[in-house]
Amino acid sequence: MGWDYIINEALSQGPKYVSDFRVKVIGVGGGGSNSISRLSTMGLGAEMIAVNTDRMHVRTLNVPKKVIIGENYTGGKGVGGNMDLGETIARQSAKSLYKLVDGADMVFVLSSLGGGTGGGAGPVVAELAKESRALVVSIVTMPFKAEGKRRWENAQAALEKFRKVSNTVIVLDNNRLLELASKVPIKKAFMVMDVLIGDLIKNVVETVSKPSFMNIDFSDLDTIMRRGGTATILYGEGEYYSPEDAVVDALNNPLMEIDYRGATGALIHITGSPSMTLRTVYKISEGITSGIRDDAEVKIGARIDPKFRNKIKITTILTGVHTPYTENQDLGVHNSAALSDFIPMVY
Ligand SMILES: Nc1nc2c(ncn2[C@@H]2O[C@H](COP(=O)(O)OP(=O)(O)OP(=O)(O)O)[C@@H](O)[C@H]2O)c(=O)[nH]1
Ligand SMILES: [Mg+2]
Repeated sequence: MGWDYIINEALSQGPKYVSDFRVKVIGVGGGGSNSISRLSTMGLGAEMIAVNTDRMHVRTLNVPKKVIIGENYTGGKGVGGNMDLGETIARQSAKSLYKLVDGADMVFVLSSLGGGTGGGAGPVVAELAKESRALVVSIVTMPFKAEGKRRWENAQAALEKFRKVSNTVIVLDNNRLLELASKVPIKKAFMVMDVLIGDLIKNVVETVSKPSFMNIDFSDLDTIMRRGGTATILYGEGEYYSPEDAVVDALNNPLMEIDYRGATGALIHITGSPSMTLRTVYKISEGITSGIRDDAEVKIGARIDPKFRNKIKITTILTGVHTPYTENQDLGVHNSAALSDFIPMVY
């Protein structure tokens, strides 16, 4: 029979998974709802919901479920950067917002910080999701520096609130897009970020709910994300015969200013062709984990995609990372990288 037969048999059948893992993704505010609109076409296997105070904006969204809050306060005109008003409106709408989040095992809250709705109402949505006992992972973006100090300070205050109420907060920085995707139009640059966010959510949903080469189950996810603190996403691509390059690619392109060496957890996701070997998976994991703390909690998931041929793709969530965003420090010098290193593979 031989090893090949045994391995092929195991891979073709996989464990029998019953998909009762429910995930909701809720975008709050303009940027958060834009992301939901873009992600809705990616088939993430999650319920997609957009919430905003701005009626005109909500009308433009291509999202199955969209909700306007605070019309009695603003006449549907948005909160104009007022985070306190954003929070008040969300608290006043708590009952209907709770219904939106309730019933999920995991809730992702997406907000672009700097404005009043994402920054003010977003943390309330995360808090309600936590009350519903879901695992709450907020994914937030920091505004462009050029938008001014006030927006930046608003964003820092909002990030602090998100950190208090979420299990893990993944921070991405729009300023990194200026360097990584400097020559593409802004909407396309936002899309690059959304594709990464979508990829990450899809990976999480699929490895937990579908059989894969190496599965991550919900308790693994819970171990890493329940007290994940501040986190970020690393994304890398390469050829399967040189996995080291994919690791370097991932470690060189963080979407926020971090010192990843202090990371306390890693959820590593590898996608490759049917010929991907355990050795490749091992090499990649070793490459990522050798850069972080020895005692970090690490979970590895690997999926086979016949469309991949020689390519491999790594998506990693690093938790417990140190960032300057909440401590009012200067952001310092970023690594520079070419856009060609960075454009994710969309399939
Ligand atoms: N990554 C990303 N950032 C965005 C997007 N749209 C806006 N932003 C950023 O998000 C910040 C907040 O803007 P909005 O999301 O429009 O603010 P809001 O939450 O709707 O708040 P109000 O308009 O005050 O109600 C901006 O300063 C931009 O830096 C987007 O589609 N993607
Ligand atoms: Mg807005």
